[in-house]
Amino acid sequence: MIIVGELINASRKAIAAAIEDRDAEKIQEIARRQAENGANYIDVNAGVFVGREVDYLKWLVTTVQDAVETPCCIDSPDPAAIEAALELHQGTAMLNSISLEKERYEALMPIVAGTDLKVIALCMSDEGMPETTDARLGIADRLVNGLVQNNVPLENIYVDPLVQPISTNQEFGMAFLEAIEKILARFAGVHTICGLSNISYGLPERALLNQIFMAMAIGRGLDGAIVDPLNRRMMATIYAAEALAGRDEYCGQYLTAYRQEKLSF
Ligand code: THG
Repeated sequence: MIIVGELINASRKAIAAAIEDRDAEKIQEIARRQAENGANYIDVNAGVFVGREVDYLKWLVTTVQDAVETPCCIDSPDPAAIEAALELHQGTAMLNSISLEKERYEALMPIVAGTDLKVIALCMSDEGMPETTDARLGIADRLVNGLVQNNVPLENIYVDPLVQPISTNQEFGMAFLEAIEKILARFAGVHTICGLSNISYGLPERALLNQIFMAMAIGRGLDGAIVDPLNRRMMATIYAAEALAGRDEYCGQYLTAYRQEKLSF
């Protein structure tokens, strides 16, 4: 499972404050703790700072890379911000994300074409957010085919079928899960990824819903997640679900997590 640590996101008030104060130590401490707890990428998102996002995102990338070897997952709706951040990123970043929205697609495709970047292909188009499994598959098809035609190997593509809240439509959970399974079946070698917290939006005991949904998605083959690596219960859920899904040889990762006391609370 590829873990993208989600904590350095300016939609969180403490992070927005740290960015405005240029508090590098605070950002670096959060980057280190996520890396130590299993993050394979550190998500950086300054999207709330409209107008100042480019500068802030660049500062986040350099600040994080001064502290950890773990590469960044550059998270922005603005292609110009992504491009600027990628220019200074050392090593192979993950780009979050290309989508089928015309402007975003056309601006980002030349940036990823022929590179070794990991790229999240978000199932969103100018028609808005997909509601059904088929709508997700249609967007995923066009994104994956477009990326492959531009010499991005399937192995570097992480399709995000887009989690939507079950509080607004009870079908959204299953539509997402079926999309995971069908995307993985259709494109051998491609990966899937998602942020989870939207699933529980508007409901009580969100952590419960998020953890169970993670286990269900891993059962369908989900192999990437944008999560809080410091959330012990969520990480334990991931270790357990991967072992149960037959994706942990001799249960090695599960046993290591147990010895490191990561499975009890
Ligand atoms: N897919 C992709 N990228 C994404 C998402 C996705 N990037 C952003 C988001 N979704 C994932 N990242 C976060 C980061 C922080 C929080 C949630 C998702 C978070 N949320 C608090 C909560 O849920 O309680 C509220 C914020 C706060 O602290 O005030 O912390 O789906 N490709």
